[in-house]
Order: sequence, then C-alpha cells, then structure tokens
Amino acid sequence: GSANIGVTGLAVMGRNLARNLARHGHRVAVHNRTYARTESLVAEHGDEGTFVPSESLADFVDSLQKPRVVIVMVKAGPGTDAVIDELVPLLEEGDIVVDTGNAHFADTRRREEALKAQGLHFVGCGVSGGEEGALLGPSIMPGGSKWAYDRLGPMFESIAAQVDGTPCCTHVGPDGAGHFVKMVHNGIEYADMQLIAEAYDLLRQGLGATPAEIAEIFRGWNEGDLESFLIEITVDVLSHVDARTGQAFVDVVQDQAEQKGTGRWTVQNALELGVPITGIAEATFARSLSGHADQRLAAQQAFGSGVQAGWVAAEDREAFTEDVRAALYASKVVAYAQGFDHIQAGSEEFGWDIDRGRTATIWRGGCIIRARFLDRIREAYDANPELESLLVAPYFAEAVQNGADSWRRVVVAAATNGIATPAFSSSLAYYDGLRRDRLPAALIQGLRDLFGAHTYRRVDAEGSFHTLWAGDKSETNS
Ligand code: NBP
Repeated sequence: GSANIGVTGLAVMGRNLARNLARHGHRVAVHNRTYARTESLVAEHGDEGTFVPSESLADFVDSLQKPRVVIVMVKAGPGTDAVIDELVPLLEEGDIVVDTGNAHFADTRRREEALKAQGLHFVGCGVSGGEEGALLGPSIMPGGSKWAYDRLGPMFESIAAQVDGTPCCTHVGPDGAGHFVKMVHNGIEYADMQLIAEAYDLLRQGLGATPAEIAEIFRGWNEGDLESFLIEITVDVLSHVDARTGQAFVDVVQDQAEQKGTGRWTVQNALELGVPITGIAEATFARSLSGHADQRLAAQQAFGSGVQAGWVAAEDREAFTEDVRAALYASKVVAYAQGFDHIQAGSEEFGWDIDRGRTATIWRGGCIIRARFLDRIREAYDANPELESLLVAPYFAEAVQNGADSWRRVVVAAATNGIATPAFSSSLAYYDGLRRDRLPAALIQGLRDLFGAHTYRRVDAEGSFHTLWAGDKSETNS
C-alpha cells in the first residue's frame, strides 16, 4: 500500500480530519460505509492533497503502508464496534486502530484489551474543536501504547492546532487515558458555559442591560484574564440580532439546553471516584432543570419568578459589573481545579500517569475551552507537579482571594434577587468548604455512628471508635 494513514467514516468530522491530513502532505486512504461520501470527498477536495479512495474495507486496508494506521471516525457506540469487528480480520500484527469518535473511556479500555490480545494497537483518541477544528487544527488527546504514539504522534502533531509553536497534541497515557481526558474536557466545557450564562443573567437582570450591551461587557473581559474562545463566541451570540423578528437572537431561542451526554459521563465517573466536581455537576443539572418545561411552568404558576430586574443603582453599575467578572473568574478557577483533580483521580485509579501540565498545554488551542488561562495552569503544574489543588498555586490563590469579596457580594445579590446561580454558588461553597479547619462532617460521623455503628476516628487517638449510644454511652475501640 502507498498511503501513510487511513480514515474510515467520512461524515463531517472524518472528512475534515482526512482533508487536514492531506493538506499536511500525508497520503490519506479514505473509506466510508456508504461509498458516495468517499466519492464526494475526492471530487470536492481531491486537489488539497493525496487521497487514496477505496470502496471496500479490504481494499482500503490494502492501500495502507505497514504497520497500518487506521483512523475510525464513525458514530460512537455500536458503530465503532461494528467497524472494529470488520477491520480486525483484515489487519496484521503491529497495525494501529485509532478511534477518534467520542467513545466512553470504559469502552476504549475494553477495546484496547481485546485488540492487544490480537497483537494490534488500539488508540482511543479524544478530538476537540468540532468540524472546524478537525479541518484547521483540533486539540488531539491520544491514549494507547507508547509504541503506537511513536508511529502516529508526528502525523497527529502536524495537523493539531499550534500555540507558540507547540502542537496541541501529546501522548496522554495508556488505553482509555485519552478519552478520559476528553470526557473531563467536555465536563469543564459544561461548567465554563454555565458560569458564563450565570454572569450574563446577573448582568441582564441586575443592570437591566440589553444583550447587545452585555456583549460589549464580555468583549472588554476578553482583553483580560478571562480571554478565551467561549467568551469570544459569547460576544458573537449576544450581539446577534434575529433576522426574522429583529429581536436579540438570545431572546428567540428556547431556553432548554441540550446535552449529548459527556457531561453526564463526567459526573457519573466523578461520583464513582469520589471527586467533588461540583461546578461540572451543577452545570449538568442546570441543563436538566432547563429541560423540564412542565415542572418549570407549574413552578412559575405557583410562585412567579420573583426577579425584579434593574436592582443595581446607577452609581453601583460599574462596581457590580466588576464583581460579576471577578466572581466568574474565581468560579472558573474552581471548575478547572476540580476538573484537574478528576484527571488526577482517574490517572491514579487506572494507572495512567497523566501529566496535568501537559494536558493544560494541549487545551490551549483547537478545543472549545481554549483560553489564555491554560498557560497559567501549565505553569502551576510545571512549578509543582504534585500540586494538591490548582486553587493553592500562587497565581490562582491570589485570583481567588482577591475576588472573594466580589464573589460573595454576587452570590448574595443573586440569592436576594431570586437569580439562580448554581455554579457560582457551589463554587464558592467548595472554596469555603475546602479551606475550613473543622467541617461539620464531624457531626455526620457522629450520626452515622449512632444509627448504623459506622464508627469514627478521633482527632486525638489512632484507630476506629464506636460509642454505645443505646447503652451507657461509653466508647469502644476497634
Ligand atoms: P456521525 O457521528 O454522524 O456518524 C456518521 C458516520 O458514521 C458516517 O460515516 C456513517 O457511515 C458511519 N457509521 C455509522 Br452511523 N454506523 C456505522 C456502521 N455500523 N459501520 C460503519 N460506519 C458507520 O459523524 P460525525 O458527526 O462526523 O462524528 C464522528 C465522530 O466524531 C462521533 O463519534 C462524534 O461523537 C465525534 N465527534 C464529533 C464532533 C462534532 O463536532 N461533530 C466533535 C468531536 C468528536 P454512513 O455514511 O455509511 O452512514
């Protein structure tokens, strides 16, 4: 075979990834279950580089140089298994199958194990950046063996987004590590968007400002620490006017957020690993709440919304806006700190040895959460790879401490005026909980011991203790 790399699955993502590879001088074998897609890719973009089209999967495999690298970019789930099952008998020892779909990392672990038993390398690879990223430079998060990365890493690094000359692609770790990190990335994306939405809501209701006016506030914020793709596109969405009605676009969109499930996966796994990713969880639940139209209507009818717009006095407008900015930044620091804790917990659980600083580096470009702030995260982990929490890294500690008064004023204002800010509020609660010397968890331990003899540990002695609550309340030591 003559092609360096192959892509099977040529819907929007696979098509754009194949074009990106071809544009970077790789000879790309292309295949799709329905041949028409393969034909249209070559007809429309054949001049962008070298494509080697095949109608059958067997011819596609034959057109590849050994050891073969086959990218599978099909609808995640049973489709991926179907393609793998068809591919495996056609491959030879040492060949590499790369799944760039949005697979759950547990599926990736299962597939990796199955293919390893057949002498094949399986690379579960997170890709972020949507259609445009796939074409112009995504953030790429490959898992799998080091051997596989040595073979395909240079090709992936060539097509990834580049920031300051560094590609947004690195070998994340063995088996499911790449898809795990992609999952947490999406969870952080949920939290970041919820925080932005809460900031918008506060400005809109508090100031009585129009979406266009708020777009200008976000535009200003994008000049500072908050500079990021999500803030940038918030400006675009808020300033957009609906052609049909002449109203602000954001006012004609149904207020029910949808989800494809990666936020849910993140929260489910965090519960299993016991990582308090409260920002991501609240963001996921806020989307669920928005979708419960019937319950919302019932509650509106029962209680009314209770929000009095325009509560901020004229002389306080600037200060309030700055408070919301600081609260947004502090809450965002919490959301990312929690996300990186989750990555660390997964890394320990599955033995992946993920480098959190490098992970921050590959999110600086190409992906949805790309932001200036990720440089700071990388610096924090470079300075101390064993960092207990991002929150305590000097730069973030300062941001959170400096913003704390603003953060509190905003959460108070939200509560006073009937604005739901689950992500702002829970992030503040996390910060305050984490830094407390004594938590009321001591009382919970007492209750658990009383009703269930669950035992407790003492502050002044080793071992587990139980109080004979129903008896003479003496203490036993086990
Ligand atoms: P889709 O997720 O819409 O999948 C369509 C592709 O899957 C077509 O090529 C289709 O072939 C193929 N396919 C299916 Br469906 N079942 C198959 C089977 N049993 N055997 C062989 N091929 C099968 O495509 P997409 O939107 O390009 O996304 C591809 C992957 O990338 C997904 O896993 C997605 O989650 C992930 N992803 C998407 C984005 C994004 O922004 N869209 C971003 C990051 C990752 P056909 O043409 O013959 O029907």
